[in-house]
Amino acid sequence: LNVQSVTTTPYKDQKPGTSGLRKKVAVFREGNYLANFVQSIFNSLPAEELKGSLLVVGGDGRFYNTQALQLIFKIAAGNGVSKVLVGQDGILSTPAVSAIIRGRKAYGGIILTASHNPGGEDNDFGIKWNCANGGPAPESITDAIYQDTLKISEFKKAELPEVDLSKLEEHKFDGFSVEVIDSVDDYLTLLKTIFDFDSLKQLVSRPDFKFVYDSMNGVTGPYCKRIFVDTLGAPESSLMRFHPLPDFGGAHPDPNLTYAHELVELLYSGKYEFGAASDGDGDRNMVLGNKFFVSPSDSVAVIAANAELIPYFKGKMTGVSRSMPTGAAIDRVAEKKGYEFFEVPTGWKFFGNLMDAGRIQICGEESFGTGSDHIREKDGIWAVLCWMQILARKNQPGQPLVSVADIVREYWATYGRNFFTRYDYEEVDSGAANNMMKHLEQVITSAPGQKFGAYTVEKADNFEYTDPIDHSVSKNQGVRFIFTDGSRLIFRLSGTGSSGATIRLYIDQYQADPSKVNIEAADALKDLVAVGLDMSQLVKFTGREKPTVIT
Ligand code: VG1
Ligand code: CO
Repeated sequence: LNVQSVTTTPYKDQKPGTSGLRKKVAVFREGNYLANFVQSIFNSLPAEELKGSLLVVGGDGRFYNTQALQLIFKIAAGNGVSKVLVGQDGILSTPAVSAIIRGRKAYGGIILTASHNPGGEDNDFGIKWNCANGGPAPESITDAIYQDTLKISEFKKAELPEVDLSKLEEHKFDGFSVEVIDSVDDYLTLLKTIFDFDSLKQLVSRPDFKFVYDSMNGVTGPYCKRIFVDTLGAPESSLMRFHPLPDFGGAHPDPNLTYAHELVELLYSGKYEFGAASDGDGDRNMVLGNKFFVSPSDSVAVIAANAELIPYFKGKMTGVSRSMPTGAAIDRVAEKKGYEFFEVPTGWKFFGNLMDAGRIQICGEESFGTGSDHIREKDGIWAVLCWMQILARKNQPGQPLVSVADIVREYWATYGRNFFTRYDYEEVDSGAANNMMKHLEQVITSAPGQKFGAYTVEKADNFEYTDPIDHSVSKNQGVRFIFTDGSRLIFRLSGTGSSGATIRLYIDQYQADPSKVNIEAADALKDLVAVGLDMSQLVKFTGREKPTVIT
């Protein structure tokens, strides 16, 4: 292969955020922006490991996906990689990449996605590096990549023809090859080892169990078609928006009550027993019952509480985890069942070490992320199948249907309920958002012992995490107030946006009394929300009377 060294100059804004580098498409298309970042990934890995290695690459199908892939092949070849596996048409969901890296013992992978951010020529693109365990690179590696982007002076690019991604075949060049693989096969094979597909089939065939899955024109469409229709026998009418589109049909591919409102309306029409949605890259999920919304913090707790019903977890459970701002429901499952429990910063990369060490099996985030140690990414379709497996086990043929709401209510009656909500203020002026966070840093110093409304602060800090496995320290992970009754208010700035700042306010309050768990979360939390707005002076700092999204 003819490899060229191309001279380049650094870009100063290539610091990966919560989950990789995300920018507007126009930024990625500028000059050597993408080439530099890809080269910096390779520069931050030991050269002798990269030489001759096998990589997995693919993306969620958003605008610029296929052009970016062609460039990545050239730079990979230029850096001595010997083989790249790529999904057909460039399509691989984030969980599928993780499964393929692990299953085929690849050295790592590059995922092209900005996840739940809108796509299309005027919207976002993104890229991230995953390691041999199938998980997002830890901070030590993303920091090294960033440091390299600040001083990069050349990248290596092999001369290659355009690779046809439409057919399943291996394209061999001199010392390098690109193999186009089926996007779904490896992932489906893995799922079959986790769930009892016969019982799922039975559930799906019940006349009183109608379900609908909204892929939001993201990457999960082809996966849902294979899994739910071709394998489990559901009618194709169970699938909504299941064709991946480069701009997600103009929608915001984030499965929540605001952006998946069509699905929500279907479920609230009473005609369906089960509804689900996933995001652009397929790692997030939302689960709904008949006129019933399952909050993500509850969802992971319910799965953990019922783990024994899922074949993969039988006799295997030892520990669970959640990110710090996630509602503290799963904590009580851990306590009752005697599982180890860990609280980590926001972002899936923080679960990886705990999983690799065998300390946790199930974990989740409030941001519609649920997963387990079957891979090292959160996994939307897997979470939906967990719910279906629990439903399948709780239901007997010929008996009246045990519903999603029944399962959640039974869970609340046993463990109590953590009411949880999140307020997002999107595209706030960065200066204003930073000033508010500085103000909060002041408030925490004198907050302990102080009373705000009916709530007295027990502890206030900026969350800092020491990884129990490699002892690395992550600071400034969110300002939190913990009150004497266990309620919590958390403030942090998003690390996944591509313009302005997004403020997230997380509100979590525990109710143990079974007679009080069935009210609306918004009602249960309104006093605590008022306290949060008052302490932070959010309206004054940002000029925003109302959040952009409430989840
Ligand atoms: C958000 C969520 C976080 C999640 C991350 C990536 O990060 O809060 O829980 O892990 O997105 O999810 P931030 O920094 O914007 O709050 V995904 O589906 O965008 O990869
Ligand atoms: Co995602």
